[in-house]
Parts: sequence; C-alpha cells; structure tokens
Amino acid sequence: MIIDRRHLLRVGGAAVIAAGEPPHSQAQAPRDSDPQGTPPQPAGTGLNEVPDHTIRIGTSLLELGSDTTISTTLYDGQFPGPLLRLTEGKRVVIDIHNDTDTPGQLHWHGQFVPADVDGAAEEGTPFISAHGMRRIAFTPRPAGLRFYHSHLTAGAHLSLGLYSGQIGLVYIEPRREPGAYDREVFLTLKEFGPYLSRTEMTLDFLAPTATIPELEASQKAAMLDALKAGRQQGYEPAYNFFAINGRTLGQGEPIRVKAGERVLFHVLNASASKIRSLALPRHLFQVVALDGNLVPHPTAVPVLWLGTAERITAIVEMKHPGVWVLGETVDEDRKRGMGIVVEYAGAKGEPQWQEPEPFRWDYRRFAKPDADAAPPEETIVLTIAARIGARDGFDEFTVNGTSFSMKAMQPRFHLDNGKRYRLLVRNATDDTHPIHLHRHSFEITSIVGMPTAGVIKDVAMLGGSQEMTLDFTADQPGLSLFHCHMQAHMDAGFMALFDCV
Ligand SMILES: [Cu+2]
Repeated sequence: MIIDRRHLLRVGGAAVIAAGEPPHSQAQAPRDSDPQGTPPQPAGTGLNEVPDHTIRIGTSLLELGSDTTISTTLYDGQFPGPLLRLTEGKRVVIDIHNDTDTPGQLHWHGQFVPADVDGAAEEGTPFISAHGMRRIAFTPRPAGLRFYHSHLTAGAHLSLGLYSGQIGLVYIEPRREPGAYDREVFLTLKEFGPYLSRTEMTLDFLAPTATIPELEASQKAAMLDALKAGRQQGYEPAYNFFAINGRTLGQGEPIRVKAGERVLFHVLNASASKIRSLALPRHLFQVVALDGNLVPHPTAVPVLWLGTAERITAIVEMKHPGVWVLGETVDEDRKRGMGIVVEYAGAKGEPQWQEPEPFRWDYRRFAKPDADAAPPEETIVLTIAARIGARDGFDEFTVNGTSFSMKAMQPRFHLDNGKRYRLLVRNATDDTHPIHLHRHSFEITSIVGMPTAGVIKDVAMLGGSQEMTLDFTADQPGLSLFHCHMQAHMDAGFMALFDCV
C-alpha cells in the first residue's frame, strides 16, 4: 500500500482542527505497508480524556431463535451493536477495542468525519490492530439515522466485513424532530450464515423503468465475452438465516402498540448484498426521512424498499388492531425469518400476513415537486461495467474501465474544495447497485435523464442499464471513497477515490 505521508499529515491536521485540539506530534505516522500488521495508533484525541462511548469488537454466539444459535463477530457481543445517541455538533470521544485476531476498520456511515477516523483503509484510516484499541474523536453530523459497520475487504472470507454481525445504529439527535410520534422503534434487517451461490433472484421494483440502449448493449457484450471465454456467472452470497434485530420472525419480542398511536420506525438494511422490502398489512408508511435526511415531500407508501445500507424513517398510524407480520414482501425470505410481529394491545391470535398490491419504489415520490437542481460547476462521468465471473469466480467490476486497486490507489478523481460536482453514474450491468459516497451527502438530481431535486442521501439504488446524477459539494479535504455497498461488488473492484484539496 503506497500512501503519501504528507497527504496523511494534511488529513490528520484537518482531523485535529475539527476536533478542536492542538496538533499532535504522533497524530499521524507513516502507514504500515502490511495491512495485516499493527499500524501505529494515531491519537486524534488526548489519552487523558474519558471516552463517551466504548465499543468492543469480538466474536461470540448470537441466538437468532430458540433453536438457532450462530457464531459471528459483533459489537459488544450483541446484535445490533449498542445504539449510539449522539448530538449534532457535540464532539464525542470513542474507544474501539478489537478483541479479534484480525485488524479492523469501523466505518461511520453517513457522517461528515475526517478521513483518518472515517474507518476505510482506502482513505488512509489506520486499522484497529488485532487485540488493540484505537481512540477516536469526531463531531457528529448531520443529524438523523446513521450507522457504523465493519469496512474490511472480505472476498471469499464470509466471516469478514458486512458478512459479519458488526452493525450498530447511530441516531444523531436533530434540532427539530421529524414529526409528532408516540413511540420510536429501530429495526435492523440482516441475514446470517452466508454461503456462496450462483443463483440470484432479480427484483423488478424500481421506477422509472426506462433503460439506456447503449448501456444495455455493453452489458450484453460483456455476457457474450464471458460466454466465449467459458466463464460462468459470478458467485453471489446467499444466506441460511434471516432476522430483524437479530431474531427470526416470531422468535423475538413483538412490537407492542396501541390503537391510535403514531409509531416512528427507523429501518436499516444491514445486509451485505440483499435489497429488502418491508410491508405491514393494512397500514401505510409515511416516509419522513431517507438515509436520515428529512425529505422535502413526506409521502405515504404501502411498501418500503431499501438497498444495502439504506435507511428509511417513517411514521405508521396504528389504526387496524390485530396481530400482524411486519415483513419482507419476498415470501421465501419472510417465511425464513425476515419479519417481526406487531401486536396491538388486547389483540390475540396468530400473526397475519397479507401480500401488498404491486408497488414501484421511486425516489422522486419524496422529492421537491416540479423543481430542478441548480446546475453543478463540473460533471464527472463514472461508467460501471462488469467482467462476468472474471475474478476468482466472482464478477469483476470496473469504474471507467479500471478495477479498483489499493496498490495503485486508482481509479481516483481530483476535487477542488468548495466546488459543486455532479456525478453521472452509468450502469452498464444488469444488477441494481446501491452506490455510496463516504463523508458526504448527495442530492439525487436525475434518474435515467428525468430531473428531480431535494432528496438527499448517502446511498442510492442505481438500476440495471440505467444512469443517475448525484450532486454534492466537495467540502471534505482528503480522500473519500465511492463504492457499491454490496460487499462482493466493492471487493471485486467497484470502488473509486475522490481526492479533495
Ligand atoms: Cu453493486
């Protein structure tokens, strides 16, 4: 791994200033060339401070149900990890202990934090050494539902990264609440027991449905190439166990509600690879925030769809008493455990499920009506393509023809600090990719050429043979990672770096 030391010093300086502290001589040391080794511990905070939170990474047993216990790596031995309630703008000090034999990275998804605490080796964040500890400090922002998770490359090691149980929610208390509610419920959707499969179910749920002929043609050419070379479709992860908040359907405590209550649901799809949908029979979800950011046009929908790492905050008015399954709309996954029971006070009987009417998920539903985004100062085109089955049996991905390499730190794009950029992301594959930009939020400004404005996110699902534009202001000095949030895709090259100076 080659990282310019001066660059790290610069990034480190920003971190220290952001933390409101004098520069620290050991704040940044050269990176160990061996990512499995023990890098020096940059402090970023004084060692005499008392941490506000302590998180322990460790491998332990997790009981998903009365007859199902698995072993996985967790935060504080629980799933999800502890819910961290932070205050926007109020600095926190966090100690992260790594009780495993593998160097770790803990990523603060959706927050605007310096690169040396963000938790991505690609950006230069030091590893939390095996059986070591790292103390970090940052100022939480923006307000809303964020999360933290492992950010390691896993490849075929299905105990690492997002395949593990290393997921925890962060709720950054907003200055104004998203709406009146009586009860708050956090739901983390996640599968366990991953294995490699070559079968994959395609979901047709996104709107708009238009595709770009040129992208379709290059995707078909890639299929033909694979066929000629005798390569099979790449591996996709599949799972043995399905759970919400770490319990399979019917095995955990139900969500107990009363008729007339307004329940605020905070939902995270913590899957390593699966897009999820969720419905509650006879109830609607009034979506108030996407990825923790209030939407300009709160709207009621019968089904929620979430790509990996996406969050939805929605209010449900409880007005149909009964015992219901709040569950995945894909029957097989719900029957295998992806659901939770909602029980009205006084209601009895078996939990009921009803299939919702067909419904397409469209981010534009929550956008500013009839508004266009302001034009950016510069547009960067990112074309995503796949070489089917070309990397150790997995599909290999490229961004503008280059598969991400940690050694070369490519592909990499330069950004000027303060400038407004538009990413035109073009998907020359047939997969839906939940694409994520670290350390920033972006505004969705068009989907397959159809303009929209006002929906602010940090992950967006990009449909097969489609393109979308994402606008953001480059205001985070140093490196920021852009990648697909499907673990197998990011591991196989679907990553790029933005270098902001
Ligand atoms: Cu992907």
